[in-house]
Amino acid sequence: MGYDMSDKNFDKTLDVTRLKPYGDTINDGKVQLSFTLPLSNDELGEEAAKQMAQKMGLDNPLVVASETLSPAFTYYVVYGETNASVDLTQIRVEKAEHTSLTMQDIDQLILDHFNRHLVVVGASTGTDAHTVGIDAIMNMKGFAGHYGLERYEHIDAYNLGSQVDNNTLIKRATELQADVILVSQTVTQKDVHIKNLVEFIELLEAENLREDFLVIVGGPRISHKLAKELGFDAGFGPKKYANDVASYFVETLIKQHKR
Ligand code: B12
Repeated sequence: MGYDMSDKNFDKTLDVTRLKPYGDTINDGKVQLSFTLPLSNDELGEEAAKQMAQKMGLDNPLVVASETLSPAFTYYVVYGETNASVDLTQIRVEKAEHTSLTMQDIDQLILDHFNRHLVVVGASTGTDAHTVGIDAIMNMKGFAGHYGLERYEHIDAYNLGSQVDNNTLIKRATELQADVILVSQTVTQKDVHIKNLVEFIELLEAENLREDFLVIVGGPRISHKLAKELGFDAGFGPKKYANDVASYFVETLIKQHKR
């Protein structure tokens, strides 16, 4: 949790069983809301924005910005207070269990436990043309100061790019005798990713290959919980990098290896 109760200067009025947004003081419930209305930027529009915020449950709404987008559309920013709270002690988050290791630690682990390089095949699949996520994880350069899997000495990383169909990915992973398959999914409009990810798992199962690989999915709207529900071994979302997913698959493969 992001607070330190042992800090003597910490506000003792904080109740983690009734956590509220923070504005100026603990428990004030201050929030900021933004939305667009199909109205021109005038007094009537401003009053409509205020009432809209009130109906959404905000007390004391205050329209602090109204920007004209076009003659008939205005963007509003409204401050207000909410009475809603959450009980932190009741929140459980499902995430892929792993230690956060460095590239060097991961390479050393592979060297210590396997007599060979690990093979990882990845792609952005289906109709998805977004390459930046899978590149961030796999390319030599990596992302945000985290080198990608191609940089790892004891990993052979194959990035197949985007719009790769599920059959092609499975075929290539089989040819390369991959240990891990990485799938990236960015477009989630109309749940297209669910359909595509389900099809991928079904194809693996139909060909009796599901147990041959660790299968991991990632993307901006992907959670570990969703990944597990769809039949993947793990899921990774934003702010996750090559060393996170590599820590997970190396630790998992070591456990499987020992069995
Ligand atoms: C660049 C971009 C494009 C480029 C892509 C170019 C390319 N070569 O990739 C182009 C212009 C082609 C494009 C097209 C489209 N796009 Co676009 N695009 C974006 C944009 C601006 C940035 C995405 C990005 O690169 N993020 C940076 C990377 C690093 O982040 P990331 O993907 O989340 O990856 C991180 C994690 O998620 C994770 N991760 C990702 N994959 C994996 C995989 C594994 C295994 C693991 C472990 C981790 C992992 O690790 C990464 C690092 O932390 C976003 C908006 C935004 N600001 O996010 C929209 C966005 C993703 N696009 C969107 C849409 C709708 C489209 C189009 C449908 C638009 C259209 N109507 O044509 C098309 C779809 C084309 C297609 N068939 O896929 C929507 C998606 C909404 C949704 N959830 O469905 C977004 C969110 C924009 C929006 N607000 O509407 N897009």
